Amino acid sequence: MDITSCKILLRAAVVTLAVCALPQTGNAENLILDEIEVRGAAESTQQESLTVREVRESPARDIGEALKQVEGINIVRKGAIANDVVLRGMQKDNVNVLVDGVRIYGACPNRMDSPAFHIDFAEVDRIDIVKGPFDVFHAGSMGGIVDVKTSAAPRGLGAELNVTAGSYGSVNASASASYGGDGMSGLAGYAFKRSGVPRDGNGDRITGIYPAADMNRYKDDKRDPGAYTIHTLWTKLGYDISPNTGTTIGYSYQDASDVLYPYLLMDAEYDRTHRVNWNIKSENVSPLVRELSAQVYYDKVTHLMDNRLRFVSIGAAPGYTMMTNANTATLGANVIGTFAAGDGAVKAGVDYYNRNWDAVNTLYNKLTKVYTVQPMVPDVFVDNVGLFAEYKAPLGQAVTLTAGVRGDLAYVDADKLREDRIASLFYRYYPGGSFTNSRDFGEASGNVQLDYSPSDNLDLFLGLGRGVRMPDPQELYANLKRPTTNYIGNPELDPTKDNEADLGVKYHTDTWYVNAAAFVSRVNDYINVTNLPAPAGLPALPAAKSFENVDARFWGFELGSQVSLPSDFFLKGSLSYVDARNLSGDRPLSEIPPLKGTVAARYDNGSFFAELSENMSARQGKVDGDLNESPTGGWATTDIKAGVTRGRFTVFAGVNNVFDKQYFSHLSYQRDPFASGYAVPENGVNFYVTATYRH
Ligand SMILES: [Cu+2]
Repeated sequence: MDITSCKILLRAAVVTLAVCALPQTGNAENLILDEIEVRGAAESTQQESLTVREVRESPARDIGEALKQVEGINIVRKGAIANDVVLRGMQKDNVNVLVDGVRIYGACPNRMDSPAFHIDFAEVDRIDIVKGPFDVFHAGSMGGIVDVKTSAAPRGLGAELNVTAGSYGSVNASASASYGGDGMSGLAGYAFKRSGVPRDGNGDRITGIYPAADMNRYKDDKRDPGAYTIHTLWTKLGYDISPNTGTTIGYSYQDASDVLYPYLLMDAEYDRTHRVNWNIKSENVSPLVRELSAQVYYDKVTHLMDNRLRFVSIGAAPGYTMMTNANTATLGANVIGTFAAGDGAVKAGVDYYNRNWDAVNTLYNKLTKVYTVQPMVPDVFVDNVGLFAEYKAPLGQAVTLTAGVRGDLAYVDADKLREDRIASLFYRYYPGGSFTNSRDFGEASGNVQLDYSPSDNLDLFLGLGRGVRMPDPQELYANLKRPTTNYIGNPELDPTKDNEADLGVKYHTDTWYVNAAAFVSRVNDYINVTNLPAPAGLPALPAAKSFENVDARFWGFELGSQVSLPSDFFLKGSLSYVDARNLSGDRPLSEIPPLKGTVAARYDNGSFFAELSENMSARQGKVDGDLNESPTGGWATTDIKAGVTRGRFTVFAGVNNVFDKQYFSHLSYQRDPFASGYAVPENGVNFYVTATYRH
């Protein structure tokens, strides 16, 4: 245990004692029982949720990391923060990650700033997850949807303060204030986080994964310049136009700087995000019209990354040999109505978004002193318009039918992709191709779901769905000439279609539930990374990384349970598995997580809790050798945490990876086409203390 950690633990002990000494006010409510009730009775077997309690209690540094405790969710580890969400083995654009329904995309072509990175915990009220192609209300919810819901101002005056301090000099502090009155409300908040570079189970910094001879290693004095610094500001205003009509507008700004990504060959200098979201909703408009809503949003991310911290940049005049300046902006709108239809209701609407993505790469050659500037993501515009409707109605006493359809038209245009670049680069790797810098797509998706409740305690779910997602701008039009391998999009890619069947069973009482879900899907035109050989002819070009459509098969299951025992004891357990095969290539699909599970035992009397949990992951031996993927060993780690609530104060502290295990998540390397080739280890033993004040 290092000195800093000792100091933190000591401080935690002092603060905890101080809080225990405070007079206790009000009745202790048991949040865990409430959660069991919601998860047992209200959520379908396809739904999951993560509550703000679970987010707050975990030492997770971002939403992606907090989500990994949910059945069926894994993360891609790239560094200390900015973990990417993987749902049932589906990642990137195969899964929709939204904030209050707002589409937010990362600017980085390496997915340094994945969508979930752009929002701070302190803004979050709840995270809703639907697994499988059962959401027709948003374009591209193919493998599922993760919708982060931000907090609204509660009634009266409110204030919240949170401070977390932990190992590696990490700090996460936030403050928010709110007012909810008759007809209007407002809230504002600010959050700050920073951390040094974490250490793995061997006690080494995660920036130390490169062999001494690797030019991409961190400079000796840049092993720990700080792992990230992030400031986030947000505000939300609500106004009731009439008793049944309300409107809200929210704005957030996030400034992340000096974010390290040992998983990749570059690090981020900055990442700046603006997000504006306006909506209006009218309820009980007439007996026929139950609800009408409209939403308009805009967000924008600017991102700069380079390799100035790496050994290879020593002696380079501009301070780097590789830099990418990336920007993305999304403008979207939707109008949705819910109408009475017989015994049931139809929710229908139209949505539109325009997404721009532009990334300019600069390579600097130290010998020739020549700069090469390339339109890596060539100012691509995507326009997507969708029409959707979902009908939900009871069929007799015990069965509910839900049926949804959605149609999308998309137009993609790569503004900066010139004909000469297509001829000199794209046609060399795709000879005989006859494409231009634009594409259009038209696709339909839909689902039928049956919820059957033969008794008050038992729910059965059967769902059949077809989900679709369009190829993203990078998969279509990326292009980058590099000394060793080129990187090139495939302008002839087709949209990916997921045809899936899901089965779920849930048994629940007031004090416990057990939920089992299984799925099998045939994914047509899955977009997979592929290696293209060096093309014939002159001038000579090297081999390239690109994308291809393959047919794939996925299947898997999740088991989850939460149980309330006598004397304020609780148990929680989960198990998730997914298996995916590239049918076209007759081999496993790459980047598929192995079997994982958790068990946790908790004592919680509403004012004091202590929890012990065990996290387990099996070995993953199903790997794609053609993409140089290799197996990852299994592991088990132990976490403990405890906390006290006294009136408005809560203090909790925890130790994760108690036995200081050296271990790797399977999704911590081989992020082609930009992978460094080295896996980033998970954190060794680490401590955290959180103090919260809520008014
Ligand atoms: Cu980047």
